[in-house]
Amino acid sequence: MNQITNTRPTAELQALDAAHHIHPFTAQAALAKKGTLVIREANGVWLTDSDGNPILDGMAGLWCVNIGYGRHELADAAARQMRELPYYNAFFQTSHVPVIELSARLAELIPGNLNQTFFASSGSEANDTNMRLVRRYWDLRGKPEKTIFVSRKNAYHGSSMGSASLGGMAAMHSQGGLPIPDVHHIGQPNWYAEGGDMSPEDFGLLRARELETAIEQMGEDRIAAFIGEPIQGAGGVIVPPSTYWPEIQRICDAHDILLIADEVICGFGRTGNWFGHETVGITPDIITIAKGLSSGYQPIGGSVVSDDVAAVLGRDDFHHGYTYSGHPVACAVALENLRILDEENIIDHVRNVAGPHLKSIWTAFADHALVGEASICGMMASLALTPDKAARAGFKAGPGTAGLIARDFAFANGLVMRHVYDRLVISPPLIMTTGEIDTLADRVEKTLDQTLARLKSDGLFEPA
Ligand code: PXG
Repeated sequence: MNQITNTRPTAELQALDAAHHIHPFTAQAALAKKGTLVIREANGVWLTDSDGNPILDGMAGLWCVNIGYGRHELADAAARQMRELPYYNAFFQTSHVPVIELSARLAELIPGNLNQTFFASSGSEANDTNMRLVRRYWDLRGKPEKTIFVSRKNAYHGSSMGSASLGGMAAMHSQGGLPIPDVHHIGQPNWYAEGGDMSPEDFGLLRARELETAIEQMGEDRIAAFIGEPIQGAGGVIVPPSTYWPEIQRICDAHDILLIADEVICGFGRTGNWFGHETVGITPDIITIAKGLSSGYQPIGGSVVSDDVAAVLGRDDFHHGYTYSGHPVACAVALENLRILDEENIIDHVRNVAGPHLKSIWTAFADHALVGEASICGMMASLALTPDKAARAGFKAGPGTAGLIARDFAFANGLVMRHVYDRLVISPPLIMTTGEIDTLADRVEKTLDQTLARLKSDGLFEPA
């Protein structure tokens, strides 16, 4: 039997990792020198590293382990499904029970007329599906020239050629010839960084109206869809001004442009509702799902489309599909995850207990000398670090230096927290108790104090 051993010493694991494993979004050579942090096991909201140290997971893995670690029901569901039917496809006029049950359950859970799902194994694949599906939709509606997607700068929609093009990450676009043609990026609704002297509300309208300007410039007959995360996640947990999304909805409706909500992070409870589009009050034509759909226990994603989109698409062949679209084991695990989210009232816990508790602590961090803005929605939150609160200034040392220092202190303090340039980001498992939130907050506070002291002692507490 092929065994994955947990018994090698950490140094040996690190050496093998450095020699043979290429990490995502990583400078390999630098990491090889530093040595990776090897995680061995996890339970609830706690990780254990290869030396046996406990670490509080402030990121729910990568924004995905919504129900927390160690839920054996999901392992049992996977084992049962593997014994019964480990694989089958839906390409050849065939189907299977888990994909049928999951599709029906999603139609029940997702509000409005979003009732049909095309499955993938990740958010990236699902957003690639969206690009092909939306273009096919307009083609079938006799408007084949509607091919352009409008997205936002600093959006994240995945890492494949299509989804990374939809995304607005400048660093990603600087490599490999991205974005592909017919993707247009407008400004993001990031008031803190870009709003200047405007009120957040006016700025939200201004940024939404960049969509209208794009339509005027390129023509309504060329634009297929607008895509956005209800709350930007990987971009740094940017909570848009309240005026932003209603105006985007109005513009899409007025110009016959499909609205895609990328729910890969916001979906399945993260914002205190089942879906982020409920929290920001919009009615999308399509949503992208992944991550929290299975709480990361299995790779699965999907595009959920409205009855109208499904009806048009259904008129003819759609030449698109992945070997693992609707994988039975992934579907069985997702169903079990949805059962737990529902029966254990985890969304209520986010809305009424964990979210409000975290919010009261988090917003108080805005008083810390190093923090320019504290943003939070449900159980996703961020802190913008600054050497000059009033000016909302960046650091003279350049973006990311202070953030990385803070992230390293957090790790040393037994807390996984991400940094997006100089924003510190958390997105903990949704099942976190108020006591665990207090522990998290203590570690964040200690991290901020240590970071401020280090920045001052190294002469880095200087505005750009
Ligand atoms: N859409 C959104 C909104 C995402 O956050 C994807 C699509 C792509 O999903 P897959 O499953 O293909 O990764 C994501 C993924 C980060 C980070 O550093 C965030 C993601 C992925 C990797 C890193 O914050 N989000």
